[in-house]
Amino acid sequence: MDREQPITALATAPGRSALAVIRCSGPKTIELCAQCFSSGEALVSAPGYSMVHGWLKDPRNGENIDEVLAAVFRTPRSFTGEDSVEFYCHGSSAVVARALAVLEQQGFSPALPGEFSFRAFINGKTDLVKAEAINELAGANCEAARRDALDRLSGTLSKAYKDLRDELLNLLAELDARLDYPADEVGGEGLEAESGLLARLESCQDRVRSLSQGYSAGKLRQEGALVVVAGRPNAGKSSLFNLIVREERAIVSPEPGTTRDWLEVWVELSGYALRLVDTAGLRQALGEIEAEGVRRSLDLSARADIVLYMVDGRKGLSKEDEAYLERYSYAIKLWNKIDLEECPEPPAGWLGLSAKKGAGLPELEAAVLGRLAMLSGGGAASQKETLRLANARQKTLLDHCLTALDSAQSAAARGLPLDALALDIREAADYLGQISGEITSEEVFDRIFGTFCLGK
Ligand SMILES: Nc1nc2c(ncn2[C@@H]2O[C@H](COP(=O)(O)OP(=O)(O)OP(=O)(O)O)[C@@H](O)[C@H]2O)c(=O)[nH]1
Ligand SMILES: [Mg+2]
Repeated sequence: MDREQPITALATAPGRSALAVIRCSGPKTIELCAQCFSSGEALVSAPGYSMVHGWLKDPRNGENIDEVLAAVFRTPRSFTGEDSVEFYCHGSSAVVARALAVLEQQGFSPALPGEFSFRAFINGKTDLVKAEAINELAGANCEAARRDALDRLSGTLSKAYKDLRDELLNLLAELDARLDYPADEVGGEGLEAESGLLARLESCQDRVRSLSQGYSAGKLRQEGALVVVAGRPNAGKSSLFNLIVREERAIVSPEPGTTRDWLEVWVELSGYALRLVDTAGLRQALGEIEAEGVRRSLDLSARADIVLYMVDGRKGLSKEDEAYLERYSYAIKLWNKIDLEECPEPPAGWLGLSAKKGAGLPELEAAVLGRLAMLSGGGAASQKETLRLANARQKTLLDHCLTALDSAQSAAARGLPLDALALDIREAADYLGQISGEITSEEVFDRIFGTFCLGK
């Protein structure tokens, strides 16, 4: 990525839309845009954060391309920190293609994915954690993900990492002082003489551990929960699937073994995204295809965040049901077909349901929400958030940091010399520096920003 090169990209989704936004950033951006804009002088003299109306033109023949608004941002007060222009044009692929062609002709290069964010990072406008939060916000597909990403974007998570790193660097400075003047301070004794330092080390360990533990909840909220409907053939799984989806999506029939392959759909429940999956009924399969369906059902059960296990209440529990529930004891147990007279009351621990008529659905939703709250670290999606990361890169670095801190603590417990301890703490602090991007290599940047959207 050459930072001296002005870049351009479509920042909105391609395809037909009311408006499309084309972003330009880099040295000489305003002047270059002015050359293909009907009110070029107004653009060059426009203050930052202002809009200029005009026509985007092809400077080679003066042909108008579209009527647009151009927003001007001047360095350093822009997203990238550079001079930038955003064109608000009409959202057709023909307009966008021609506008981009003209801008490229003016000297702009097509931006790589994440290149605007990369520039913002390099120019000190954002740290890596906030840049990743922007990408997470752009990909948020439910309320819980949106809230979490916005919280991270506001800097709470960055601050937690920074405070931790500062504390480790302070510890390190104190250790260095003791190494330089051992006799003055602790008479050459090991760290165990300094319970204050040890307690601070332990507190850092706790903070890193708790951040790392927040990952599974953050990931579930960001990516959605896998909810699998399982049970014996004919229990009513596909009927429940259709009831939740509110359309006849899956085939329902009195014939056992109707669903062969699994079906999935995304639904939102109280701010959580759920990937709801209907599966083939579990039984000793009659043929190869059905056997494959059953194998897939079991595989999905094993990967599910939440299992909804259903039986036909009239038939009660079979040996196969019991075997399944022994393995997936956390499943939410559904006693279906309670609308039928011959269906007995559900036993304790089972939720009565009529997938056909809808009875019991609110109770089922409440049970799912309860499970989601538990899996995502407590609290409904709308409640005040605690710190949660949803990024695998940050999680890996946190775990490395924790390993280094554990090693420091065990060095202290074994009475090893202070310099051994200092090495571990330095390593732990460096991992935190990598999270925020204070210490990182070009190659890592490529990997991080390469996953961003084009135009972001
Ligand atoms: N009366 C009543 N019938 C139901 C209910 N739920 C499902 N059924 C009926 O039970 C039969 C089987 O329903 P499905 O939803 O296809 O069952 P399934 O569990 O998906 O079956 P497989 O795909 O074969 O595993 C159909 O005839 C449904 O109409 C219910 O709550 N009440
Ligand atoms: Mg089915």
